[in-house]
Amino acid sequence: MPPTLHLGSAWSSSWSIVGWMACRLGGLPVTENRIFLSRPDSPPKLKAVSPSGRVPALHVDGMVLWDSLAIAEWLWERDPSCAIWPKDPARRAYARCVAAEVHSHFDDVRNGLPMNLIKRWPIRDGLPSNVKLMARPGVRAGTERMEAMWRDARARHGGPYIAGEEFCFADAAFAPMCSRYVTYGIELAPDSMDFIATQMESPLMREWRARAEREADEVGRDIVMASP
Ligand SMILES: N[C@@H](CCC(=O)N[C@@H](CS)C(=O)NCC(=O)O)C(=O)O
Repeated sequence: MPPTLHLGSAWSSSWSIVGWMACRLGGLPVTENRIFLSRPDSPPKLKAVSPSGRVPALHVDGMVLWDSLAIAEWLWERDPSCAIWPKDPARRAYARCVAAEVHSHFDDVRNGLPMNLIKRWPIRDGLPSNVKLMARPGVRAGTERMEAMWRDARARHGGPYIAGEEFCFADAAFAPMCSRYVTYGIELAPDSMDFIATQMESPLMREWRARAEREADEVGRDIVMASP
């Protein structure tokens, strides 16, 4: 069986971006299976492919890998010359710390600013303003911590990415986070805006965003705009 990567909707499934980027950085060709989230039949479909009922889930070599960071680490073990982590050990350790922190924290930002690659604030009357969204508990503090991480990484490694010139898995972890500030039109410090733009324009993110646009046409933009 060729490897199969089960993914959620491109416009809204932030962790799917991370798992998909991992497979591309790891050089693993996969057959993709998309499962729309938040539909009545989504839970059984998710549970059928992933023990946690969450995606991404990679089916490979008779195993199921149901977490984006675990997928990345498996890919790197399979081929340590791949682009998942930097070649330099110090940069690799740093990138792993960054990816692990993004993986384990920032739930307030995730929940306070739900990802939607298509929507742009303001789109219709009645939506809370981006100022109100930033005032949701933990969103400002989480954002400030991420800005500090971007600043430190670029000061150490010269940018444009977290570990220097090469996009690695730590950038994949940040890409969906960065997209939220674009969706809601939130202005951060100029160097943060520069990092966000770099992430949005990375080759992998451009490819994924094009996919989200196609999906929005397929599903109906009114439905996508109403989500979440
Ligand atoms: N830690 C997991 C998180 C996966 C996750 O939460 N995925 C979301 C989609 S972005 C999901 O499948 N949610 C189930 C649902 O919406 O029903 C990972 O890194 O893969």
